[in-house]
Amino acid sequence: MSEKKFNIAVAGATGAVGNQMIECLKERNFPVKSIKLLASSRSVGRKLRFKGDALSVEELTEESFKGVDIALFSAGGGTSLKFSPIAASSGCVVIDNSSAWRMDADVPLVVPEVNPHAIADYKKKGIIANPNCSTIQMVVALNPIRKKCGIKRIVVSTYQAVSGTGKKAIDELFDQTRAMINFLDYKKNVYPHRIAFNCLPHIDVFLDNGYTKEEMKMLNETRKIMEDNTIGVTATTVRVPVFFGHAESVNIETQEYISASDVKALLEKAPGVKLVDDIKNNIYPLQTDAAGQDLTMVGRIRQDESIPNGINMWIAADNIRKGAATNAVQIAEILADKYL
Ligand code: NAP
Ligand code: 3JN
Repeated sequence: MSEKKFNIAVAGATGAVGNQMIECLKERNFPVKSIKLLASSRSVGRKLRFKGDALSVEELTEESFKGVDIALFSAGGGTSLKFSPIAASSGCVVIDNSSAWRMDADVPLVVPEVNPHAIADYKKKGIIANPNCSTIQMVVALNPIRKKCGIKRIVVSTYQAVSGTGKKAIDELFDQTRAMINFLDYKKNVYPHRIAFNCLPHIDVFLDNGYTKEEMKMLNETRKIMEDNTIGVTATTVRVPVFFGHAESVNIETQEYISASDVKALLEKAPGVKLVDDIKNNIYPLQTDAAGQDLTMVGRIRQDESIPNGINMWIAADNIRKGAATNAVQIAEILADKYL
């Protein structure tokens, strides 16, 4: 990295993702000259720590971005739609975690291990989009296979932690679990059904085609990141009673044959991937192991014996880190190093 330092803003700093972004900037020693922590008017005056300093949270307004070089947004789609162009017009580059800009043809959608070259297109609108967490971990694991032998079709079922819904959902799982093990009544505010001791095949809203929006994000974002509109992706996204870490059962049909042992050899060397696959010793990716670190864990790699060119695998990653904050800070690192 160059010696240059940058003025940073974090919009949504009090949230689950925003908090982790602040941590990632510190952990990865990002060259920060100054940092502004932004949230809604509800949080004004709250203090958050950055490298030992207690910083006051400020209200996100149209004036917030003057003098800012890079703004990391995780304050929801509506806030991004309104404030990203304002931030960009004051000369800063926005890295946005919401779905608001992901499918905009003039906004690059970036996973650094897969398509870092796309960052160059930030100049079109001054905005770079961070993909959905479930898409990120899937493409990190599948891209080396796509490069080697092509992928025709992906069938994925997700097992997503409640932290993907934000701080209120983390509290809801905790409160419902405590109520149930004490034989007390539980409250339900975030999800339409009880999440404690349950799995909900419902993430984001239902669309006219019967899929959820989360499921369609996995199709559309995968195609954009892999720059291939012919890949078929069919997803079932499921919320499970886990606090941190998303897992995915993934089945792929490749264009050319590849053996399970060659997939293991490829993934052993793949950027951002940790091969966790030793079934003789009951070793495979677990959400509890994926949480708190930045690698995408892949295991249970085996031939799909029902078709000629099929592979099955199980993937786990930290949805708040690699699925959101770490990926955004990795993008900021490349931007800072190569473009600013
Ligand atoms: P969260 O814990 O509920 O936090 C929401 C944050 O947004 C808080 O800081 C909140 O501030 C702020 N905010 C809400 N409305 C605002 C407004 N009108 N003006 C300014 N700030 C506002 O949610 P989260 O889990 O961190 O997620 C935040 C967003 O990140 C999501 O909506 C989503 O777009 C994105 N996200 C992306 C992924 C991914 O897959 N890449 C994963 C999770 C989330 P207050 O505390 O003041 O209310
Ligand atoms: O539910 C999850 O596990 C991931 C959630 C992501 C999310 C939550 C609220 C709004 C998103 C997203 O990143 O796709 C959005 C959004 O559409 O911006």
